[in-house]
Amino acid sequence: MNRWKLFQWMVPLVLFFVGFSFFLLQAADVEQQTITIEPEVRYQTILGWGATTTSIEIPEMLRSQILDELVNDLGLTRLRLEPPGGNSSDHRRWEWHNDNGDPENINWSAFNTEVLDKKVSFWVKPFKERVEANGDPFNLYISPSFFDGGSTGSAPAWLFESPGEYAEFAISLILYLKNKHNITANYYSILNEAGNNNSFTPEVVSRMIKALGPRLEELGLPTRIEFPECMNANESWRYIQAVQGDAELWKYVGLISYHLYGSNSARPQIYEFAKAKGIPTAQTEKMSTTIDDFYADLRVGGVSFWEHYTLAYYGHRGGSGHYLSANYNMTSFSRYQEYWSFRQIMHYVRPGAVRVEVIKDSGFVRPLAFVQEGKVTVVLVNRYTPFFGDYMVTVKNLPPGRYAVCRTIAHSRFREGPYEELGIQTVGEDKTLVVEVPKESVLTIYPYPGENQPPTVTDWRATPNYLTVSQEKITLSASATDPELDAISFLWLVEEKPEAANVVLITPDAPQTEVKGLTAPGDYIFSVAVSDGTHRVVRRVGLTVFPGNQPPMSLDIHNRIPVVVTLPQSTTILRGAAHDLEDDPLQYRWSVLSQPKGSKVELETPDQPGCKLSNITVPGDYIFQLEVRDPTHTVPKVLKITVYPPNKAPVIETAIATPAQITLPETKTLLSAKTSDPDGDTITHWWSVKESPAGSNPVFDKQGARETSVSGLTVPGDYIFALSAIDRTKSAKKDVAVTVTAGGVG
Ligand SMILES: [Ca+2]
Ligand SMILES: [Ca+2]
Ligand SMILES: [Ca+2]
Ligand SMILES: [Ca+2]
Repeated sequence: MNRWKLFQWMVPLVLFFVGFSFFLLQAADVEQQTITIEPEVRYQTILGWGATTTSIEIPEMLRSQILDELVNDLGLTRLRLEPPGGNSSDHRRWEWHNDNGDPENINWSAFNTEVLDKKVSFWVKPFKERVEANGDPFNLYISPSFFDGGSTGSAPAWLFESPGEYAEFAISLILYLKNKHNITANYYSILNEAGNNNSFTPEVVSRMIKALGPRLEELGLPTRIEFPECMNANESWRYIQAVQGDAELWKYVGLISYHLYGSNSARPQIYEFAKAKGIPTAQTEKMSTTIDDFYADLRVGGVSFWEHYTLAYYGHRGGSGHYLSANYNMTSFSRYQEYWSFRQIMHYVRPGAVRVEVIKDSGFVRPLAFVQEGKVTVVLVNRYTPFFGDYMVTVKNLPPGRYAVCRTIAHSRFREGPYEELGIQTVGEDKTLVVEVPKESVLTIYPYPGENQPPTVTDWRATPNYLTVSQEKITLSASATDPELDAISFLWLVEEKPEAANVVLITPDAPQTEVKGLTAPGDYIFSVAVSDGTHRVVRRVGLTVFPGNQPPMSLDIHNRIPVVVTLPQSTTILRGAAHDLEDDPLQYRWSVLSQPKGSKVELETPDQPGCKLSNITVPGDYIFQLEVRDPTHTVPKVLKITVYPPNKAPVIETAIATPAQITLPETKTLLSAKTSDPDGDTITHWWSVKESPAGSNPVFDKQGARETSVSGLTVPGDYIFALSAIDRTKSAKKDVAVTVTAGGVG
């Protein structure tokens, strides 16, 4: 082909490509946006990022990896701790029966401390140690659940009807954590989701707070109340409004919180109210949360604490409510679908940071800006926007200096890539930085510390992630990203293996290597050293070669609706769940191992994981068994249910005031009662003021005792005091009238 001919041929081709590129550019439709930081306009201070403590039982190496990743990489600092609830194969709720009839005297033997010990030692303490090793403040709140239809079951009568007993229940948890585990609860929530599938109301929660608050103060405990912790912002706002004028209650409240299930249009009202009171706000639970929720809570809810849901649970892949899932192989974990988006905020915006104003023009990229120690961090969210587009964002008013830029991009709406560093940028005197923010990305501009930073290992795994003997071969792979974009090298080693195995790494100095010779069953550990030339970061990959198919694992075996069965209640529901490493089809079988003499209970669907138990007519202990089968194994587990005889309510024989008529300047009288229970049950007492003249403020000396003095009857008129006597499930009530008359003319 001569030159002319080539030229003739090239021209249209070049023109075509120019045109095509132009078309591409048009199709790509890069939008321009400007955002301006106003660091002098300050909003909330960030206090921490949280999760609900899990109670899963997994091997030490996996637990360590999960905690390292969640604390050191993601940046969590806060835990919610739920006391044991319900009746399951391995525990009963924290206080199964009332410990005794005195709400001011703890009988420790009545509390199920062992399950709490296990959870605290296995998860809370190592989490706390990691947070503190990073120099961050660890934060913890206690939050019991009493769902009528849930595994926790309803609040028992003595707990629900006696604020004194409720306060003792809370105090027992707070003191136990402090004395046994040296952990101070920062906050205590009266009830997880008051008003959602339980009998709690603003009035009930308020009574509990006002009984608990003074006792916390008496004991010198710094624990504050987290309130109202309802299922969504609007319900929380309803609770807040119901008690907004109650100065006594607000004395004890240290945090205003909400969950995100349902309507949340009241977030701005909550934020304004909290600001006026000088109390921080928190969003503390939602399954399937997105970066969009996180953004709105920070901006509209002004939250200082934010949480997705639990630390971790069992699962093959990231579950909807867990930051991480412990894979069934027990050696590796998976991440929640928005882990990397959350990390774009959590890892860089640390406790103590203050959110500051950032103004945007009409573009769809949503900005956040924070100031910490005089340095600015900016987060640009371009996910879940109504307009799918790539943006060039001009960030204005950034303090001059060096910044690192990083981002995560979602491949699809629900699958993010790991985050990637984009290198160091210098902002000059024009205080301006232009960054590309592709569609479905979250980008962070963070202050560069100056000295070289280690690479972050964003993935390390074996594929497949377990073997059954004779399969013999896996691929190990790792990925990493480096703030300075330094070249990264990888080096794989075999750290542990069964003696009989002759393991060969095919390309040990590549990010990915085949591994052969996994011939012996047992535990293998590989390590990968990731280096940027300055730092060396090591991650471990555990792998088990199983001798054969593995048995299913059953969990969460309990009864509910109701949890505590008292005749004539004749039904309850048995529930269990199970998973299997190989995803084998599973079969379930409930059976009665033993029941009291004369009892003939019926199992309605014994081949289902959920099985209604009916025809309960005899009190006593029942032992049930759930067998879970895969094609080669049967795994049995036992559940004990105690059925209680029909209960008769306590009796208040007399309730009197001595004297019942007093004359000022006397302002005090003695209330006493004679009470009993036909069944000999433990009963507890609670006195309250039913009516009193305006301006009076009666004070009980021992509000939870059978006999108490009441003082402060300073205003003439009629007083009515109400006594409740409460046993396991029922209560009796009686009023006592006292008349105060003004003294003679002095
Ligand atoms: Ca007690
Ligand atoms: Ca580096
Ligand atoms: Ca199996
Ligand atoms: Ca009784």
